[in-house]
Amino acid sequence: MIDLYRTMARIRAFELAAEVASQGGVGVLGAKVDERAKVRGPLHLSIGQEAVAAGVCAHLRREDLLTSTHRGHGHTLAKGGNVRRMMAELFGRADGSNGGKGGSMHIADFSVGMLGANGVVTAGLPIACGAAHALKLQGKPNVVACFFGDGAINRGPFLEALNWAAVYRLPVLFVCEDNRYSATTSTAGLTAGPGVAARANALGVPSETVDGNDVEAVSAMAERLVAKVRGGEGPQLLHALTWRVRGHVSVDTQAYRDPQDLQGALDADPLKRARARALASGVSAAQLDAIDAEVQAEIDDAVAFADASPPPDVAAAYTDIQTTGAGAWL
Ligand SMILES: Cc1ncc(C[n+]2csc(CCOP(=O)(O)OP(=O)(O)O)c2C)c(N)n1
Repeated sequence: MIDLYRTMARIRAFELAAEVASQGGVGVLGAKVDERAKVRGPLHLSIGQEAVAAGVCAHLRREDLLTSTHRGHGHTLAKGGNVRRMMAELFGRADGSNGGKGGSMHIADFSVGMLGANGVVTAGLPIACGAAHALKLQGKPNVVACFFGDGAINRGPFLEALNWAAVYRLPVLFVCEDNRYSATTSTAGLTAGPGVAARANALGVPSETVDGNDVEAVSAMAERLVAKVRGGEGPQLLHALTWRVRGHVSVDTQAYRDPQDLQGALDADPLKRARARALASGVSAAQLDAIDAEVQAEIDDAVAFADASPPPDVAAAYTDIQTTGAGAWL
């Protein structure tokens, strides 16, 4: 429980710091770019959804692989991504995990099996299947965790990926982070039928739904499902019901959202819940406060590191470009 709490606290502190560093820095949807902003471009925060990343990734090994969405900081941190290098990546600096060329939405860290965040909704699913197929052909004992949003299930690659995974019994854990919104639209109004779990079942991928703001429940379910995937039982799907607290992207004021709905999201805060649970089980408030302080110091250090890192050399723009064959990521 303490480890899960620490992971969630780290994600929260990282994203709050990134949000501050991005203020005024978004040049999308007609908003002005402020030259002083350290984080430029769209920033998709997962504040409110930390329990899903923490609970699932707690059961992954370093050599297991991970695909993400456009909202990938939490997944990357929970998989063990280096905090300093991640912050430098958001700042677009040379010491970033991708040399400053990926930024928030394309963050990757192959050293911990994190294959990349991705701006194309649903694109992570076929990538996960490709990676899982490679693992299977290589006879490796590893699995792929594939995070995607509830909006992704209405695009074709969802069907393609689940079918592919089921037919070849690929070692993939599909994780639907259902925050009930697809950008500015309630997903309920976009989705025919009973939704993701039923669709997965129809394709032969067993699925289970969990309260995605209860980190212990997510962790217990992930433990079981990862064991099945690792044990060769084929793909499984974990459907986590959660809430996004911030807007879809940093400039989004959530004008489309009912204030009661937002209040519900705040009330369901996974960190508050985990804290209350830990206190009830005998962990002291001082112990939890110490974790918060430790994590905050770690993030402050990462911000200072990112700030001190130089911008990438202009010549670097022409490196890491794939020209022939496949890049080596394993
Ligand atoms: C193929 C494609 N269509 C549309 C978009 C624009 N877009 C970006 S995020 C998003 C909503 C995604 O919702 P969901 O998959 O539920 O993820 P969430 O943002 O809720 O985490 C949309 C429509 C896109 N990036 N890619």
